[in-house]
Amino acid sequence: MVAGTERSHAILVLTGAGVSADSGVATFRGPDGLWEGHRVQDVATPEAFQRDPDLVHAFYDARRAKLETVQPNAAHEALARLDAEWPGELLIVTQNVDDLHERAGARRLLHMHGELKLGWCLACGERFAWVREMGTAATCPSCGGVGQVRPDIVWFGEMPYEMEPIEEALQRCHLFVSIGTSGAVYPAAGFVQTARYYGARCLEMNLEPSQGSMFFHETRLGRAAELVPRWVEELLGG
Ligand code: BJW
Repeated sequence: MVAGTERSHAILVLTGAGVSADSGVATFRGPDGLWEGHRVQDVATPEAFQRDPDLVHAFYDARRAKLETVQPNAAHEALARLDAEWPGELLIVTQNVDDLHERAGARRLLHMHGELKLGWCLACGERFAWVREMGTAATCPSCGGVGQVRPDIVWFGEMPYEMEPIEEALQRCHLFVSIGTSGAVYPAAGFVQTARYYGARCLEMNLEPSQGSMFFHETRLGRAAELVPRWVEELLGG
């Protein structure tokens, strides 16, 4: 059995772009801070959307289309297995805006940075499923307003979703596990410190140590698609 776990224990799993990397989805922070030809701050802020909505829509339309061409990998599948079989409390908090966790079958899941397949109407405030291109001329299915629909994505300077239940789960969990995230973006980057302060054992799995690596009790280095199934087998098999 993995240190710090009993079958009744509460587990909080935080995932980042590294979990989807093995499915062929690009991560954000490469060696020169670029992502698919864009600087994140040029497309992932409300100011960028006001300044150049065509660019921002093109960026998210392309990513939404790409999502149809990728599949969940062994890490998503192992976390879905954990969700189905772990008898204690479990919460998977993902920073990812893809739908690969739910396509693998995860249910106890929160998207803190929004979802590519949701739209949000700035005129009426409604959020709704959106699977096709959005663009600047999109019509809101709720109020019929035109040109006021944006991707339901949490950009820099905006409040992440579900912070209350996440904060409660951080304070309750016995094991905090961070997978495939660089620890560069707050508040998610600070979760390990909260969990540890309230007594959780903290484990990270990543290709390389994250920026907050020193706060974890244990770091396992490697690809998520290899490390996560092994860890889930240790937990459920033990
Ligand atoms: C592998 C792998 C493989 C690769 N296997 N691993 C201090 C405190 C609080 C806030 C701030 C603060 N300082 C600054 C802020 C503000 C800001 C912020 O954090 N800025 C930083 C740049 C410093 N934060 C915000 O504005 C947030 N809002 C906010 O703070 O509101 C106020 C608030 C305060 C207090 C409490 C609550 C609220 C909003 C942040 C929104 C982030 N949005 C983005 C883009 C939108 C989504 C999209 O377009 O897709 O979300 S930014 C981008 O980064 C995206 C990601 O979800 C996020 C995290 O990236 P992630 O997942 O870590 O990816 P990478 O690429 O960085 O790392 C991948 C990792 O995987 C690497 O380590 C690889 O090694 C690894 N890897 N292949 C395993 N196969």
